Order: sequence, then C-alpha cells, then structure tokens
Amino acid sequence: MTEHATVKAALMSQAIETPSWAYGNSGTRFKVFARPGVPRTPREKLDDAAKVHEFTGAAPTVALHIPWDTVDDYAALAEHARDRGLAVGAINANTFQDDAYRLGSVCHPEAAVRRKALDHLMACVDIMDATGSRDLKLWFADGTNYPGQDDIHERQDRLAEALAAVYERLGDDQRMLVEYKLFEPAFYTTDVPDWGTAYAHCLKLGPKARVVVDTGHHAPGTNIEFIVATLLREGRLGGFDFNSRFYADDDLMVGAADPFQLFRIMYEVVRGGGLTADVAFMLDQCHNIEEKIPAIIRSVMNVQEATAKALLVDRAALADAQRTGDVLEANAVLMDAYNTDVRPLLAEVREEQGLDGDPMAAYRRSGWATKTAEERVGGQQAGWGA
Ligand code: LRH
Ligand code: MN
Ligand code: MN
Repeated sequence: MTEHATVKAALMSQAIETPSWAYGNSGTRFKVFARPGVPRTPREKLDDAAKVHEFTGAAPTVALHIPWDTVDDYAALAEHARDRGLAVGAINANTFQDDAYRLGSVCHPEAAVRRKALDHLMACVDIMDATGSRDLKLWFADGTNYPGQDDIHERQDRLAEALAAVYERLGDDQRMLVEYKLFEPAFYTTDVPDWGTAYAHCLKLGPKARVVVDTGHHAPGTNIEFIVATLLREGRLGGFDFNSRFYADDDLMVGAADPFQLFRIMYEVVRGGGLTADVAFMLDQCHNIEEKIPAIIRSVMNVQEATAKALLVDRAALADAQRTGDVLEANAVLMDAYNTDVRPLLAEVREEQGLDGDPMAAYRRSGWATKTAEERVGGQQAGWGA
C-alpha cells in the first residue's frame, strides 16, 4: 500500500463513540434551553445517533448513561440500535445524583451507602451483559469539601474494595474504564483526581482495568499528550472522553477550543500504537446553545481531522531530526502535518465509502431536523447540567 492508502485505511477504520446524553437538552445550573425535536426516550436518542453515523460513517456505537437511559428491556434497546446499524458502547455508571450520595458513593463513610452504590455498579454490568457492551465507565463524584471532613487514606481503601468487587463481576471480554477528574463536585479532595490515582487502582485490579482520559478534567496547562503517551506505554489507556474546555469542565465540542492540543494527543495515540479498537474514542460533551446533531457531526469530524494530521506526520523525517538533535527541524516536521489542510483527504475517504464528502451539508439536506421537530413534543433533558 502507498503511504496515502495506509492513511486512508486508518481513517476508514477509526470509530468514534457518541454519548446518548449529548442528544438531549442540557445546560448550566442557571438555565436549560429546550430545543424542538430533541429525543424523548433512549430509543429516540439512538435514532439521532444513527443519523450521525449515517452521514459520517464513523460513529457506530453509542454510550449509555444509567439511570438517564433506563428502559425495561435492555436487550430490546440493543436490538433497536442494531436495527439502525449501531451497537451499544460504554455503559456509564451514575453514583452522583441520589440524596444518599451527599458524602460520596463507594467512598462514603457508611457501609449501607457504599452497598447501594456497589449494587448500582453491578446492575450496570448486568446491562452490559444484556446489550453486549464491552466497557463499564466509572466516574465517581466522591470527595470532600473541607479539610478533616473524612479520612483521605480510608476513602481510598473503600474505593479499592468496591472496584475489586466490580472487577470480579466482569466477564472475560468486559473491561472497566476508570475516569479521573481534578475537582468538582468536591472542592477540597477528590477521590480519583488524576491519572496516577486511576492508574494505581487499575494496576492492582488487573488487565481488564484501564484509565480513561476525559480531556476536560485536568488543571489548566496540563500536558495531556504526555499522560496519553505514558498510559499507552503501560498498556493501560482504555479510551477518551473527548470534549474541550476553556475554563473548567466546560464540555464544549472536541477540537473547538484547542485543535492543536487534540492533534498532539492524536499524534501520541498514533505513535503509541493506540489507533486500535483497544482504545475507545468517545465523546463526552453537551450542546447547550447549539443544534445537537450538527454539533456532534462536527465533533466527529474534528477528531477525524486531528487523526488525519497525526497520521500525516513524516515519522522517518521526525526520527532523523530527533536523533541528530535538530530541534527546529523536528518541530517543523510536526507542524507541517498540523498545518496540512486534511479536509479534501477526508472528503475523499468519505466518498470512497459511498458517503457525501460533506456530512454537515448532507445532514441538513436530509430534513431530519424538521421531521423530528414536528413529531417529537416534549424533548427529554440529558439528566445532567441542569
Ligand atoms: C463527569 C463526566 C463523567 C460523567 C459525564 C456525564 O464530569 O465527565 O464522564 O459520566 O461527565
Ligand atoms: Mn467524562
Ligand atoms: Mn466531565
């Protein structure tokens, strides 16, 4: 294969998972702006996700969030997805919305609350069994607000105990993705604040436990690509929750705030051999003021553009410059790839797959927005951010 053909093949095989909650109404604690045509049920969220996949050809799985996507029959929900050319992606657990969780969930000082949280995590694995989902995504809102509020050390013990119980319950082909976040909703300590803590727990648990990097969950200025390189080297990068941020956990469209950072991350993914199904490329974002489906299509395209640029880096020339200590040349090789307009290449890739080269325009022409605005009345809130 020519180099061009290898790049195209890699782009064609890249899958980007979209989150069910991005299709629903969301907002800040100040206001949720309702939008006409927004899904009313988990099935309708899948119907919208199917549109993103139809026009991009690159979004074949959808992450669910439990209980936001609660249904009576999960196997039937998975069937609904399959009928639309989709599969159920990661199951995201939610141990942050009940009154019981005021002092935490699996790290809570009371055993009864920890049990309740653990029961929920186990129920999420049951849903994985019913839907064929591979990944359980665990983000804990646990932490403390005031020094002395609880014992930091003991909270880690409680966390380890819960994680070990869930790990035991996983099937052979199932994985656990441990997500970290520096702060919020806890303001003093967070029980899984960084990749190091997540990694330490994963290492103890075993190979089915991996770290997930939510790009919005770091302190400003954090070198995320370094974290990605390290986790890949250790074989523990489970995936990404992609989004972008200007300030804290803003959950804006991936690649919108800092496309160069996204390129640097994707370069480390390519360099580290992470462009495989082993790494889940998921979006975790919400669309508060913009149209949702087009925003998700744009996000998928942003990831594809960063990936294309990363694949175009002349690795031989880069290695040469690095070996000879030619700092300027090494940097230039990387920037050459970043500064390439890859949109024509991606249009070509889509056309070769029988798709429209411009997914945004194709979606607009489809009339889906008008149809759903007429048919769906009373769209569902994403369940979070209100
Ligand atoms: C937490 C988080 C986590 C949740 C999602 C809705 O900030 O990133 O992944 O499940 O947002
Ligand atoms: Mn996340
Ligand atoms: Mn987040």
